[in-house]
Amino acid sequence: MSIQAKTSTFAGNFFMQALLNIQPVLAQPRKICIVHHYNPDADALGSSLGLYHYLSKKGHQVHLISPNNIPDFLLWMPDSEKVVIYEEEQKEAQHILNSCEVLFCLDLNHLSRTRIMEDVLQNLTCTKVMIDHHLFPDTIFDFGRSEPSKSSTCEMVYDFINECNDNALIDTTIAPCLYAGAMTDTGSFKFPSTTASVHRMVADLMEKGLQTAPIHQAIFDTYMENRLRFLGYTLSERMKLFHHAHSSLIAIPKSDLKRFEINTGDTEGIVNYPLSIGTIVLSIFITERENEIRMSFRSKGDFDVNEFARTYFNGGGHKNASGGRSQESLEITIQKIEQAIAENKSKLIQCYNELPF
Ligand SMILES: [Mn+2]
Repeated sequence: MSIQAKTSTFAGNFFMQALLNIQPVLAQPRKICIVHHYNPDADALGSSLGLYHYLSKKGHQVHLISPNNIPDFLLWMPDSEKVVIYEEEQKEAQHILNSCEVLFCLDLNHLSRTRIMEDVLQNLTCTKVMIDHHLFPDTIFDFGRSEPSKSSTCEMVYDFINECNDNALIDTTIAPCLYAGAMTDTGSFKFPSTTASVHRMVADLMEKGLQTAPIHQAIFDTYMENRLRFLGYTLSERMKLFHHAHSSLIAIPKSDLKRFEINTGDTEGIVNYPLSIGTIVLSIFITERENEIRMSFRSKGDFDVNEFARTYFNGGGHKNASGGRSQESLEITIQKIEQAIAENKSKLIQCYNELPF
Protein backbone atom coordinates (compact mmCIF):
# COMPACT_ATOMS: atom_id res chain seq x y z
CA MET A 1 0.00 0.00 0.00
CA SER A 2 1.24 3.43 -0.84
CA ILE A 3 1.37 5.87 1.99
CA GLN A 4 2.18 8.74 -0.28
CA ALA A 5 0.23 11.78 0.86
CA LYS A 6 1.04 14.62 -1.48
CA THR A 7 -1.34 17.45 -0.77
CA SER A 8 -0.56 19.60 -3.73
CA THR A 9 1.34 19.68 -6.94
CA PHE A 10 2.34 23.27 -6.27
CA ALA A 11 5.86 23.95 -5.17
CA GLY A 12 6.27 25.74 -1.90
CA ASN A 13 6.40 24.62 1.70
CA PHE A 14 2.98 26.15 2.29
CA PHE A 15 1.77 22.79 1.10
CA MET A 16 3.94 20.73 3.40
CA GLN A 17 1.47 19.15 5.79
CA ALA A 18 1.75 19.85 9.50
CA LEU A 19 4.04 17.43 11.32
CA LEU A 20 1.28 15.89 13.44
CA ASN A 21 -0.63 14.86 10.31
CA ILE A 22 1.95 12.07 10.03
CA GLN A 23 0.26 10.34 12.98
CA PRO A 24 -2.22 8.23 10.95
CA VAL A 25 0.71 7.02 8.81
CA LEU A 26 2.52 5.92 11.97
CA ALA A 27 -0.58 4.17 13.34
CA GLN A 28 0.80 0.88 12.05
CA PRO A 29 4.38 -0.44 12.13
CA ARG A 30 6.47 1.18 9.39
CA LYS A 31 9.91 0.83 7.92
CA ILE A 32 11.45 4.13 8.90
CA CYS A 33 14.77 5.69 8.06
CA ILE A 34 16.23 8.74 9.81
CA VAL A 35 18.94 10.93 8.28
CA HIS A 36 20.68 14.12 9.39
CA HIS A 37 23.20 16.54 7.89
CA TYR A 38 26.79 15.88 6.83
CA ASN A 39 29.33 16.26 9.65
CA PRO A 40 26.76 15.54 12.36
CA ASP A 41 26.92 17.58 15.57
CA ALA A 42 25.29 16.75 18.90
CA ASP A 43 21.93 18.17 17.76
CA ALA A 44 21.87 16.20 14.52
CA LEU A 45 22.86 12.91 16.13
CA GLY A 46 21.00 13.50 19.42
CA SER A 47 17.70 14.35 17.73
CA SER A 48 18.09 11.42 15.33
CA LEU A 49 18.88 8.91 18.08
CA GLY A 50 16.17 10.35 20.35
CA LEU A 51 13.61 9.87 17.59
CA TYR A 52 15.12 6.47 16.70
CA HIS A 53 14.62 5.15 20.25
CA TYR A 54 11.13 6.62 20.47
CA LEU A 55 9.91 5.20 17.14
CA SER A 56 11.52 1.83 17.94
CA LYS A 57 9.59 1.76 21.22
CA LYS A 58 6.43 2.41 19.20
CA GLY A 59 7.03 -0.80 17.28
CA HIS A 60 8.47 0.56 14.04
CA GLN A 61 11.48 -0.87 12.25
CA VAL A 62 13.88 2.06 12.40
CA HIS A 63 17.30 2.66 10.84
CA LEU A 64 19.54 5.67 11.18
CA ILE A 65 21.88 6.67 8.37
CA SER A 66 24.54 9.33 8.83
CA PRO A 67 26.10 10.75 5.64
CA ASN A 68 29.57 10.51 7.19
CA ASN A 69 31.44 9.59 10.35
CA ILE A 70 30.22 10.44 13.83
CA PRO A 71 32.83 12.40 15.82
CA ASP A 72 34.38 10.54 18.77
CA PHE A 73 32.95 12.86 21.42
CA LEU A 74 29.43 11.73 20.52
CA LEU A 75 30.02 7.98 20.52
CA TRP A 76 28.70 7.69 24.11
CA MET A 77 25.14 8.17 22.85
CA PRO A 78 23.09 4.98 23.26
CA ASP A 79 23.10 2.88 20.04
CA SER A 80 25.39 5.28 18.16
CA GLU A 81 27.27 2.15 17.03
CA LYS A 82 24.15 1.05 15.14
CA VAL A 83 24.18 4.14 12.91
CA VAL A 84 24.94 3.20 9.30
CA ILE A 85 27.62 5.49 7.84
CA TYR A 86 26.68 6.18 4.21
CA GLU A 87 30.20 7.14 3.17
CA GLU A 88 31.55 3.77 4.35
CA GLU A 89 28.58 1.42 4.04
CA GLN A 90 26.87 2.63 0.90
CA LYS A 91 25.50 -0.77 -0.08
CA GLU A 92 23.80 -1.38 3.24
CA ALA A 93 22.52 2.19 3.37
CA GLN A 94 21.04 1.87 -0.11
CA HIS A 95 19.40 -1.42 0.88
CA ILE A 96 17.74 0.29 3.87
CA LEU A 97 16.62 3.27 1.79
CA ASN A 98 15.13 1.00 -0.90
CA SER A 99 12.63 -0.52 1.51
CA CYS A 100 12.02 2.64 3.54
CA GLU A 101 8.39 3.81 3.81
CA VAL A 102 8.94 6.98 5.82
CA LEU A 103 12.08 9.10 5.72
CA PHE A 104 12.68 11.53 8.60
CA CYS A 105 15.15 14.34 7.85
CA LEU A 106 16.41 15.88 11.07
CA ASP A 107 18.35 19.08 11.73
CA LEU A 108 18.47 19.80 8.02
CA ASN A 109 16.37 22.19 5.96
CA HIS A 110 17.62 21.10 2.57
CA LEU A 111 18.67 17.69 1.21
CA SER A 112 21.89 19.28 -0.06
CA ARG A 113 23.02 19.47 3.57
CA THR A 114 23.49 15.68 3.42
CA ARG A 115 25.94 16.35 0.54
CA ILE A 116 26.79 12.85 -0.77
CA MET A 117 23.24 11.59 -0.08
CA GLU A 118 21.38 14.41 -1.80
CA ASP A 119 20.64 12.68 -5.12
CA VAL A 120 19.77 9.37 -3.50
CA LEU A 121 17.29 11.01 -1.11
CA GLN A 122 15.84 13.22 -3.83
CA ASN A 123 14.98 10.13 -5.88
CA LEU A 124 13.19 8.30 -3.06
CA THR A 125 9.43 8.09 -3.56
CA CYS A 126 8.64 7.35 0.08
CA THR A 127 7.00 9.82 2.45
CA LYS A 128 9.45 12.52 3.50
CA VAL A 129 9.24 14.26 6.86
CA MET A 130 11.33 17.20 8.07
CA ILE A 131 11.92 18.35 11.64
CA ASP A 132 14.27 21.33 11.73
CA HIS A 133 15.05 24.74 13.17
CA HIS A 134 17.03 26.32 10.32
CA LEU A 135 15.58 29.14 8.23
CA PHE A 136 14.14 28.66 4.73
CA PRO A 137 13.24 24.96 4.46
CA ASP A 138 13.18 23.16 1.14
CA THR A 139 9.87 22.43 -0.57
CA ILE A 140 10.18 18.71 -1.14
CA PHE A 141 8.84 17.45 2.20
CA ASP A 142 5.38 15.89 2.58
CA PHE A 143 5.10 16.55 6.30
CA GLY A 144 7.16 18.60 8.64
CA ARG A 145 7.82 21.47 10.92
CA SER A 146 10.28 24.32 10.56
CA GLU A 147 10.66 26.31 13.76
CA PRO A 148 13.69 28.64 13.69
CA SER A 149 12.77 30.03 17.12
CA LYS A 150 13.43 26.63 18.74
CA SER A 151 16.67 26.03 20.61
CA SER A 152 17.43 22.81 18.78
CA THR A 153 16.04 19.99 16.71
CA CYS A 154 16.30 17.91 19.89
CA GLU A 155 13.72 20.16 21.54
CA MET A 156 11.47 19.77 18.49
CA VAL A 157 11.68 15.97 18.75
CA TYR A 158 10.79 16.32 22.44
CA ASP A 159 7.75 18.44 21.46
CA PHE A 160 6.74 15.88 18.85
CA ILE A 161 6.86 13.01 21.37
CA ASN A 162 4.76 15.06 23.80
CA GLU A 163 2.24 16.01 21.13
CA CYS A 164 1.87 12.30 20.33
CA ASN A 165 0.92 11.91 24.02
CA ASP A 166 3.97 9.76 24.65
CA ASN A 167 5.85 11.78 27.27
CA ALA A 168 5.80 8.68 29.49
CA LEU A 169 7.95 6.82 26.91
CA ILE A 170 10.87 9.23 27.43
CA ASP A 171 13.40 7.25 29.42
CA THR A 172 17.10 7.40 30.32
CA THR A 173 17.97 6.22 26.80
CA ILE A 174 16.08 8.98 24.97
CA ALA A 175 16.76 11.78 27.49
CA PRO A 176 20.57 12.07 27.17
CA CYS A 177 20.32 12.18 23.37
CA LEU A 178 17.81 15.04 23.45
CA TYR A 179 19.70 16.88 26.19
CA ALA A 180 23.01 16.78 24.29
CA GLY A 181 21.71 18.66 21.25
CA ALA A 182 19.77 21.25 23.25
CA MET A 183 22.81 21.87 25.45
CA THR A 184 25.32 22.28 22.61
CA ASP A 185 23.04 24.25 20.25
CA THR A 186 22.38 26.79 23.04
CA GLY A 187 26.08 27.01 24.00
CA SER A 188 25.36 25.38 27.37
CA PHE A 189 22.16 27.41 27.73
CA LYS A 190 23.64 30.85 27.20
CA PHE A 191 22.85 31.81 23.57
CA PRO A 192 19.74 33.92 22.80
CA SER A 193 18.08 30.72 21.55
CA THR A 194 17.83 29.57 25.18
CA THR A 195 14.09 29.71 25.85
CA ALA A 196 11.89 28.94 28.83
CA SER A 197 10.63 25.92 26.89
CA VAL A 198 14.10 24.38 26.62
CA HIS A 199 14.65 24.80 30.36
CA ARG A 200 11.26 23.16 30.95
CA MET A 201 12.33 20.27 28.73
CA VAL A 202 15.57 19.83 30.70
CA ALA A 203 13.67 19.91 34.00
CA ASP A 204 11.35 17.19 32.71
CA LEU A 205 14.26 15.06 31.44
CA MET A 206 16.02 15.40 34.81
CA GLU A 207 12.87 14.32 36.63
CA LYS A 208 12.93 11.24 34.40
CA GLY A 209 16.41 10.37 35.64
CA LEU A 210 18.72 12.28 33.29
CA GLN A 211 22.23 12.86 34.66
CA THR A 212 23.60 16.02 33.03
CA ALA A 213 27.15 16.23 34.43
CA PRO A 214 28.48 13.12 32.63
CA ILE A 215 27.17 14.50 29.32
CA HIS A 216 29.03 17.80 29.76
CA GLN A 217 32.11 15.78 30.67
CA ALA A 218 31.78 13.49 27.65
CA ILE A 219 31.40 16.43 25.26
CA PHE A 220 33.74 19.05 26.72
CA ASP A 221 36.30 17.26 28.91
CA THR A 222 37.64 14.64 26.55
CA TYR A 223 40.18 16.69 24.62
CA MET A 224 43.50 15.21 23.57
CA GLU A 225 46.59 17.26 24.43
CA ASN A 226 47.11 18.32 20.80
CA ARG A 227 43.65 19.83 20.62
CA LEU A 228 44.18 22.08 23.63
CA ARG A 229 47.61 23.16 22.36
CA PHE A 230 46.03 23.86 18.97
CA LEU A 231 43.41 26.05 20.64
CA GLY A 232 46.10 28.01 22.47
CA TYR A 233 48.16 28.44 19.30
CA THR A 234 45.11 29.48 17.31
CA LEU A 235 44.09 32.19 19.77
CA SER A 236 47.60 33.58 20.21
CA GLU A 237 48.90 33.31 16.62
CA ARG A 238 45.94 33.16 14.23
CA MET A 239 43.31 35.46 15.70
CA LYS A 240 43.14 38.77 13.89
CA LEU A 241 41.01 41.53 15.36
CA PHE A 242 39.38 44.32 13.36
CA HIS A 243 38.79 46.59 16.33
CA HIS A 244 37.04 49.38 14.44
CA ALA A 245 34.54 46.90 12.97
CA HIS A 246 34.15 44.88 16.21
CA SER A 247 35.11 41.75 14.30
CA SER A 248 37.52 38.87 14.52
CA LEU A 249 38.90 36.44 11.96
CA ILE A 250 40.73 33.20 12.64
CA ALA A 251 42.06 31.58 9.46
CA ILE A 252 43.64 28.13 9.77
CA PRO A 253 45.83 26.93 6.91
CA LYS A 254 46.13 23.22 6.12
CA SER A 255 49.68 23.21 7.52
CA ASP A 256 48.39 24.07 11.04
CA LEU A 257 45.91 21.18 10.93
CA LYS A 258 48.73 18.87 9.95
CA ARG A 259 51.19 20.18 12.51
CA PHE A 260 48.74 19.68 15.41
CA GLU A 261 47.18 16.50 13.93
CA ILE A 262 43.72 18.04 13.96
CA ASN A 263 40.73 15.95 12.84
CA THR A 264 37.24 16.97 11.74
CA GLY A 265 35.38 18.01 14.87
CA ASP A 266 38.51 19.13 16.73
CA THR A 267 37.97 22.72 15.59
CA GLU A 268 34.39 22.71 16.94
CA GLY A 269 33.64 25.65 19.22
CA ILE A 270 36.83 27.65 18.62
CA VAL A 271 34.75 30.22 16.71
CA ASN A 272 33.02 31.19 19.96
CA TYR A 273 36.17 32.32 21.82
CA PRO A 274 36.65 35.75 20.18
CA LEU A 275 33.10 36.70 21.22
CA SER A 276 34.27 36.55 24.85
CA ILE A 277 36.08 39.82 24.10
CA GLY A 278 33.66 42.56 25.14
CA THR A 279 34.07 44.66 22.01
CA ILE A 280 33.72 41.85 19.45
CA VAL A 281 30.26 41.21 17.93
CA LEU A 282 31.27 39.17 14.87
CA SER A 283 33.58 36.15 14.91
CA ILE A 284 34.64 34.31 11.78
CA PHE A 285 36.55 31.04 11.83
CA ILE A 286 37.76 29.41 8.61
CA THR A 287 39.77 26.27 7.95
CA GLU A 288 41.48 25.16 4.78
CA ARG A 289 40.30 21.57 4.20
CA GLU A 290 41.05 19.17 1.36
CA ASN A 291 38.90 20.67 -1.40
CA GLU A 292 37.39 23.77 0.14
CA ILE A 293 37.47 26.41 2.83
CA ARG A 294 35.03 25.74 5.65
CA MET A 295 33.61 28.82 7.34
CA SER A 296 31.82 29.43 10.65
CA PHE A 297 30.20 32.69 11.69
CA ARG A 298 29.05 33.69 15.17
CA SER A 299 27.65 36.97 16.44
CA LYS A 300 26.38 38.72 19.51
CA GLY A 301 23.23 40.82 19.67
CA ASP A 302 21.52 41.95 16.50
CA PHE A 303 24.18 41.23 13.89
CA ASP A 304 22.62 38.64 11.57
CA VAL A 305 25.22 36.11 10.45
CA ASN A 306 22.62 34.06 8.61
CA GLU A 307 22.15 37.00 6.24
CA PHE A 308 25.91 37.68 6.21
CA ALA A 309 26.70 34.08 5.22
CA ARG A 310 23.98 34.07 2.56
CA THR A 311 25.03 37.38 1.05
CA TYR A 312 28.76 36.78 0.80
CA PHE A 313 29.52 33.09 1.15
CA ASN A 314 26.64 31.02 -0.18
CA GLY A 315 25.92 29.73 3.32
CA GLY A 316 23.36 30.21 6.05
CA GLY A 317 22.05 28.96 9.36
CA HIS A 318 20.73 31.01 12.23
CA LYS A 319 20.83 34.69 13.18
CA ASN A 320 23.72 34.29 15.65
CA ALA A 321 25.35 31.13 14.25
CA SER A 322 25.87 30.16 10.64
CA GLY A 323 28.30 28.55 8.25
CA GLY A 324 29.46 28.65 4.69
CA ARG A 325 31.95 27.24 2.22
CA SER A 326 34.35 28.75 -0.25
CA GLN A 327 35.94 27.08 -3.25
CA GLU A 328 38.55 29.83 -3.56
CA SER A 329 42.01 29.82 -2.07
CA LEU A 330 42.60 30.71 1.57
CA GLU A 331 44.17 34.04 0.56
CA ILE A 332 41.27 35.08 -1.70
CA THR A 333 38.73 33.97 0.91
CA ILE A 334 40.48 36.07 3.57
CA GLN A 335 40.42 39.08 1.23
CA LYS A 336 36.69 38.60 0.61
CA ILE A 337 36.03 38.34 4.33
CA GLU A 338 37.97 41.52 5.04
CA GLN A 339 35.98 43.29 2.35
CA ALA A 340 32.67 41.96 3.70
CA ILE A 341 33.63 43.15 7.19
CA ALA A 342 34.48 46.58 5.79
CA GLU A 343 31.13 46.76 3.96
CA ASN A 344 29.31 45.92 7.20
CA LYS A 345 31.31 48.22 9.43
CA SER A 346 28.52 50.68 10.24
CA LYS A 347 26.07 47.87 10.95
CA LEU A 348 28.62 46.20 13.22
CA ILE A 349 29.27 49.44 15.12
CA GLN A 350 25.54 49.94 15.54
CA CYS A 351 25.08 46.37 16.83
CA TYR A 352 27.92 46.89 19.27
CA ASN A 353 26.42 50.15 20.54
CA GLU A 354 23.09 48.42 21.09
CA LEU A 355 24.56 45.61 23.22
CA PRO A 356 23.00 45.80 26.68
CA PHE A 357 26.35 45.50 28.52
MN1 LIG B 1 20.67 22.12 15.34
